[in-house]
Amino acid sequence: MSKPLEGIKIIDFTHVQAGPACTQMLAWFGADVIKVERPGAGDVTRSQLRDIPGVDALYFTMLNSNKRSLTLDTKMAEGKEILTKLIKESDVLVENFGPGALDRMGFTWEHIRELNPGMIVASVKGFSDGHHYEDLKVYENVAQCAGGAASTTGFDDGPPTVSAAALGDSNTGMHLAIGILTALRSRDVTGRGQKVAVSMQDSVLNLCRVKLRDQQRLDRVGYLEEYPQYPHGSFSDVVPRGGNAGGGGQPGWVLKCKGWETDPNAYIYFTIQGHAWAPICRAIGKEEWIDDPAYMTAQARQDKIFDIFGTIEEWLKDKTKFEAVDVLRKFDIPCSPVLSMKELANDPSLRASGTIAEVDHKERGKYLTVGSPIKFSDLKVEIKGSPLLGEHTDEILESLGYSQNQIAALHEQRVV
Ligand code: CAO
Repeated sequence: MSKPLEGIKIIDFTHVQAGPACTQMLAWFGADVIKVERPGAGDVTRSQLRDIPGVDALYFTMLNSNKRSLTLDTKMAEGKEILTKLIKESDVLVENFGPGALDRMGFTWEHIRELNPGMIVASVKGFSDGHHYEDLKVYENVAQCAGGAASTTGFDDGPPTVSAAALGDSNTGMHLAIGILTALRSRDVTGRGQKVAVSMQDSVLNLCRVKLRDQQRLDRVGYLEEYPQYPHGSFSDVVPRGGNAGGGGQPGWVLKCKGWETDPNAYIYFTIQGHAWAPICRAIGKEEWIDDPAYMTAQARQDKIFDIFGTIEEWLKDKTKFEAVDVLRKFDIPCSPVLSMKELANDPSLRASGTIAEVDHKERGKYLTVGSPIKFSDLKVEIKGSPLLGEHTDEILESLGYSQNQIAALHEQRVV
C-alpha cells in the first residue's frame, strides 16, 4: 500500500528532539526524510545517555526511525554544493539550529527560495522572530519556563516545576508538522513554497491556553474555585500552581490506593463529574450523600472537597489501583490508574495498537519505542530502525549524479 506522503522529499537538518520528532512522524507517513548530519559526529543524541558503549543511544533511535542518514559538512564549499543540489530537488527543509545558523551557513530563506520556489522551509526556534529573546538558544525546560507551564505546574508551597512530558520539544515538533502539511497543501494550490516557523515558547503557551483563561478569570473575580486554594486558602494576582486539581469544571485529585506506602505509583486519578455524583456515592458506599443538601451540588461540595477525597481514599485502602478502576468504570466515573513507564512498556493493549512498538536496530538489536499515536483506517504505520551515521550517504550522492570516484574523494576530504 502506498503511503500518503510518498514522493515528498524532506531535508532533515534537525537535531536533539524538537525537530527530529516532527520529521520522524512525517517519515512514518511516507515522506523520504534525509537526515543531514556532521561527518564523524552526527546528531548529538547519538552519543547522549548511551546505555550500550559505541552504539547509537535510545535518545537518537527513538526520534529518528524511518529516516535515511547523509553525512555532510555544510560549511565546506563542496558540502554547500551538495546541499544546493538537494534543495533543488526537495520539497521541504526542516531545521532547528540555534538562531541564525542556517543564514550563517549561507542558506537564507531568500537564497533557498531562489534555488527552489516550491521549497517549504520549516524552523523551530526557542522564541519567535522579532521576540525580544529571539537570539536565545533554548532546550525543553527553558521553553516550559518561558511558555507558562512551569509557573502553573507543581504545588502551591513548592517552586515552579517542569513536566516530564516534552511540551517544549516534541510538542513543538508536532506543531511544526501541522505547519508543514498546511504549507504543502497551500503549495498544491499556489505552486509556491513558504517559510513555516514555530517557536517553543508559543507551542508551550498553546497548551497552557486554559491557564490564560484562568488569569483573566482571576483578574475579574479574585479567586478560582477549582483550585485547591479555594475556599480555605488565598490567591495573589497570578494563577497559582494547582497541584493535581482538575483543570476544567470537574474537581479531581490523585488518590492513594492499597500499597502506596511502598509503591510510588499506587494511585488513581479520580474525577468528580457533577452529573456523576449519585453513581460516585453508590460506588464508594455513601448513598446517604446522594440527596444530602450539604453534598448534593458541586457548589455545596466545594468547601469539603478534600474531605470527600479523604473518604474516597478510605474506600480505596484495600484496593489496588487496578481493582479500584475496575469497580469505578462500572459506574462510569472518569478515572485511571497512575501507570508507570514499566507498566506502559508491557501494556498488552498498547502493544496491540502499535503505540508501544518493538523495533529492530542493526547494532542495538530490539528496543521499544513509542509508535504513531495517530491511527488511520487506510494506513498502517510501520516503524523501522533509525539509520546509522552516514548509512545512506553514498546512495544519496549517487542519486544526485556523483560518480564512485567523486564520492570516494568527498569521503577522503571529509566533506561527507
Ligand atoms: N555541517 C557543518 N556545520 C553544521 C552542520 C553540518 N552538517 N550541522 C550543524 N552545523 C553547525 C551550525 O551551522 C552551527 O554553526 P555556527 O553556530 O557556527 O553558525 C553549529 O553547528 C551549532 O549549531 P546550534 O547552534 O544549533 O547548536 P548548539 O549545540 O550550540 O545548540 C540548541 C543546540 C538546541 C540549543 C540550538 O540548536 C537551538 O536553540 N535550537 C533551536 C531551538 C530548539 O530546537 N531547541 C530544542 C532542542 S531539543 O531539546
